[in-house]
Amino acid sequence: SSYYENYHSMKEIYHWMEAVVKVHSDLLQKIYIGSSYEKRPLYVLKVHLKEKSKNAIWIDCGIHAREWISPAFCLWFIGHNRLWRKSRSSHGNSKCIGTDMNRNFDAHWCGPGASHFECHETYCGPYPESEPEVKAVARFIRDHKDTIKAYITMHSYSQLVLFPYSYTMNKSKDHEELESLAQKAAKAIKRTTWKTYRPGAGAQTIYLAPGGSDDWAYDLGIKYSFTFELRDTGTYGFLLPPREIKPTCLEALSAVKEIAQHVLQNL
Ligand code: 0X9
Ligand code: ZN
Repeated sequence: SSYYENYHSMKEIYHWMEAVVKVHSDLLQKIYIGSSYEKRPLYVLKVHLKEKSKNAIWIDCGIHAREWISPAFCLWFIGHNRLWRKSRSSHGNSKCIGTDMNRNFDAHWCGPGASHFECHETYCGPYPESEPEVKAVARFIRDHKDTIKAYITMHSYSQLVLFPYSYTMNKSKDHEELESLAQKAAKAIKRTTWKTYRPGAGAQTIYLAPGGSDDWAYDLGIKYSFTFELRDTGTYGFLLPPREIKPTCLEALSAVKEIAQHVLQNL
């Protein structure tokens, strides 16, 4: 269970305060208001969307030391989930929110590698394209499928250039061409920033994952279909620092150009 579903020592809570204020410096402010009898610092965490906040609500937790659930609430109150993956829909009468939109496309929907359980991170939804976001993208691409020559979807992280299939371990009929193009894309990245991206078919390279947008677009007839897993390889993971935005975009752009060039040559 999560950090917020556990009790923490005061030392841990001080560290948590520092970290959460750092990550959400646009929303949170830590204000020193004095110290305890034992000389430990007392902080207020101020939550504010705009600078000129005139009205406020005060919440304190832990005035009585043995009431551990009380500080747990204050942490819970602040701790919005930066690492949310899914959509925001609710289905059935589950207490869990969200569908994995990369398991909700109509491509071997909800086979092995996806889950029918609403609380799982890879929940496939009640039926294909149940999510309005997925439906809108799918509809647009279907309506323009004769003009769209390549489909590229950006994810993170792991530094990979993936191509179909992910819903089966079998090779697609264009496996060789897609593999060599993915290799060319990875080489372009290497030339640009010296970063290593690994090319490969989805299921063979990472895991079986049905209902993904790349496989769906490919089976619709868009041959050049790719999933990029951008930086990094785990040092920061999903919390990639801003200084890596520019080089990551430059390397991804060089790969996209390589794909575009190949598409042009094969029209
Ligand atoms: O699991 C996924 O949806 C993607 N990895 S991520 O860590 N960004 O969640 C990989 C998608 C590969 N393609 C398909 N599964 N179709
Ligand atoms: Zn992703």
